[in-house]
Amino acid sequence: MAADLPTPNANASPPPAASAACGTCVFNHAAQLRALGVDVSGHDHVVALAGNPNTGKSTVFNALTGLRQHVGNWPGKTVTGAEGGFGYRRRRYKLVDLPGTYSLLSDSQDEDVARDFLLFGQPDVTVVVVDATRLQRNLNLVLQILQITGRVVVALNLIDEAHRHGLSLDQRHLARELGVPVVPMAARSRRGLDALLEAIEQVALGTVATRARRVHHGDARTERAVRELAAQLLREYPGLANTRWIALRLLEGDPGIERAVTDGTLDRLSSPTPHAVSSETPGT
Ligand SMILES: Nc1nc2c(ncn2[C@@H]2O[C@H](COP(=O)(O)OP(=O)(O)O)[C@@H](O)[C@H]2O)c(=O)[nH]1
Ligand SMILES: [Mg+2]
Repeated sequence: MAADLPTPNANASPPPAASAACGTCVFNHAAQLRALGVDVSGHDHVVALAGNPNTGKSTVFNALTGLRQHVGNWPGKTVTGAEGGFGYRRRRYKLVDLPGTYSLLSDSQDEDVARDFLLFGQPDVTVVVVDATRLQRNLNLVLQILQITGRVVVALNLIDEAHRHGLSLDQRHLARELGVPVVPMAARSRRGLDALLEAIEQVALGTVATRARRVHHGDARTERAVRELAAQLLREYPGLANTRWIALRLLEGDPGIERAVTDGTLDRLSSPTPHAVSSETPGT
């Protein structure tokens, strides 16, 4: 089945009072979008944009904030996420455009920033922007993020390209399998933005029930070891988020996470200043 655009959610709250310009139009949510540029003051929610490189994260970021974050291949090194604001209905959102990443398990500086923000910054909503023409490769990161948080919206971007290549995608099936909302979109032409805003609001407010697909690991002994180590981490670093995931990474010998323990990063991150992201140079 081809992915329709946009997708009104059957469980969504009814559209706001129809404007004169769009009498019975159910796709008029984007009309309530207010691009706030760099103004993130008084935000109600933090939204992270994650995804593989070149999936359209910055295009989504620009469309929502009105900023002009660099779009396309970025020649230099990128170690931080750009921040911007937008308003939707009665709420204000801070949007963080994270560096592109293929995996939360790798050991590169860019990917550390995205991983640390998702793990410790605890955004209220994480929008994972995926390339609909390379779904299989992109789903790797989606599944990894779903192990950390269920507060996720999958933006199935570049749907125009997918259709051009004769690909059809069943986003409802995908949403069922992943346990989180999936929104088909073509960010460059602003198609699907309205449905994305709606899904972000629903996840932020908890008005949609997400059930992130969790991957189960190993046998009872592994499970016991993970639990014990997670408890030990929490004793050592009170307030540390996602101890289960960190325990699992330590048991698997993840060098980035081991370094975070030995160099004091974990200690620093456990004293919660959620939503903080390290900053040195502009993001992708
Ligand atoms: N055809 C098409 N191109 C897109 C779409 N969204 C983004 N792009 C293009 O994809 C490229 C990468 O976009 P960018 O936002 O920089 O991706 P990022 O690396 O994830 O931040 C740019 O050339 C965009 O213009 C889309 O929905 N359709
Ligand atoms: Mg970018």
